[in-house]
Amino acid sequence: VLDGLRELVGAEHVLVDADVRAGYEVDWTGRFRGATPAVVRPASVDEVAAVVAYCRAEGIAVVPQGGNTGLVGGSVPLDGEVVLSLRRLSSIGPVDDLAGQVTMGAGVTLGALQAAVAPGWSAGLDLAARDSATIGGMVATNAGGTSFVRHGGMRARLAGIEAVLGDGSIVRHLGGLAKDNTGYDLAGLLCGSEGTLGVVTAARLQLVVPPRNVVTALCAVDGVEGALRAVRQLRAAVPVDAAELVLDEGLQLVRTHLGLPQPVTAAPAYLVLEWDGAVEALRSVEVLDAVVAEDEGRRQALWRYRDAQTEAVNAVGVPHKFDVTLPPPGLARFVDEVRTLGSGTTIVFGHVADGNLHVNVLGDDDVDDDVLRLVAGYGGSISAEHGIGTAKKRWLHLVRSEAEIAAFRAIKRALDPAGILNPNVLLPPL
Ligand code: FAD
Ligand code: 2HG
Ligand code: ZN
Repeated sequence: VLDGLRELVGAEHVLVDADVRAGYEVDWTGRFRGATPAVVRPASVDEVAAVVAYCRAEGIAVVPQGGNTGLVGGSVPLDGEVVLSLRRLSSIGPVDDLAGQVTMGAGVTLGALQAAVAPGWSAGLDLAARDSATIGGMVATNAGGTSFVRHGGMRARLAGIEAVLGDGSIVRHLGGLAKDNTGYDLAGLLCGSEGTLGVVTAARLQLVVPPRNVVTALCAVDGVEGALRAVRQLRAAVPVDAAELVLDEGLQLVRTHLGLPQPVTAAPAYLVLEWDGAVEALRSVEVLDAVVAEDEGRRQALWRYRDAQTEAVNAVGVPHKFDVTLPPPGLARFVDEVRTLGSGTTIVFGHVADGNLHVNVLGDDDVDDDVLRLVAGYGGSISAEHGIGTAKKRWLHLVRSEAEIAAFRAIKRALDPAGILNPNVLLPPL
């Protein structure tokens, strides 16, 4: 089998050395670990199609992998699957300046895309893993991030897709027409399918006009209710590009981890706010204290208190991560309740304007059921942006009906008839 794969992509792109494989076999958090006989690194859509068709014929399961920054264990081979790394599909096409669109390979990192389209355009997507997360992975997870409040997530940015389905066929629809009602929306379907229906090989993205005057503020607020009120007030005044919540425990964790000073008066909660407009917009917002950045260096310094939450948590232990959405009226009460669950330490932060909280629990490996049932009880979603992966598939039934899961299975059978694409992800075992 390995010889067959070598013939398709070249021997040097079938990685079998244990030390080299190791980095592909464990997830970013260190919680999910498996083993693979080989990491296959195709360089073109035709090579991807040949590998998938070959694996189908040989009955070999495949885990697609981009930057391996996913947080639900979906990108690692838990059951001896072959890892299909898409990172060599890393070319970025020219920006179509009239349409504000660009087509790129699945292995392009978000950071590379952001740099390639600036200064005329902006990707309209951002997240802290920007220098490793790939566009293919972000399509597969329908990534959200900090600019969702203004521009929506990856599905909103997707203007076209190229992918290899589970039978090895190539679907390509990269024209980027703004209006195009010619049947099923395959891009929308593959977006968020977590590598279970097809391997994304290229994407065409709709870019956005960059903000004219970015203002960033780190504000102290009296709690989650105060944070929601402040975001509402700012949104009434200006277009808000980001509204991120950090609770005091999380801020102190980052300070300890990075050796940073207290940035603003100590408070129960903080907001990182970013908007396009004048500093004076902050006058219409009720906060306890605020520091403002108008230059890039200071801006990045303020963002560290928010962006470093994930790495600061991981520096302390291996967390159980719950990436949830709540209806906004229940958000504050949910935060109080979730912190009482289990016996571990709970760190909460997130994209508060979207109702999306990241609950990280350290030191309690049995807390999942309690947290996810609490979320479902609030009418929330058990995944706002990271996906179901392998971490949450047991709980999919909490938020999806039997009829919905049956429809999911029918779609999976149609696009991946042999069930070789990411078999341990999303759908619970029958
Ligand atoms: P991987 O981790 O390699 O894969 C993720 C999933 O997609 C797996 O199921 C994999 O099988 C599948 N996949 C990967 N590539 C392909 C492909 N080409 N075709 C088909 N399937 C594929 N996520 C957010 O949504 N918002 C955030 O704000 C955010 N911030 C983060 C911050 C940090 C510090 C970290 C570590 C992660 C963060 N994430 C965030 C999670 C992660 O970055 C995203 O899920 C991202 O989309 C994953 O991209 P990736 O290339 O690393 O994918
Ligand atoms: C973020 O918003 C990411 O920073 C990661 O989605 C969340 O670490 C987490 O739980
Ligand atoms: Zn997030």
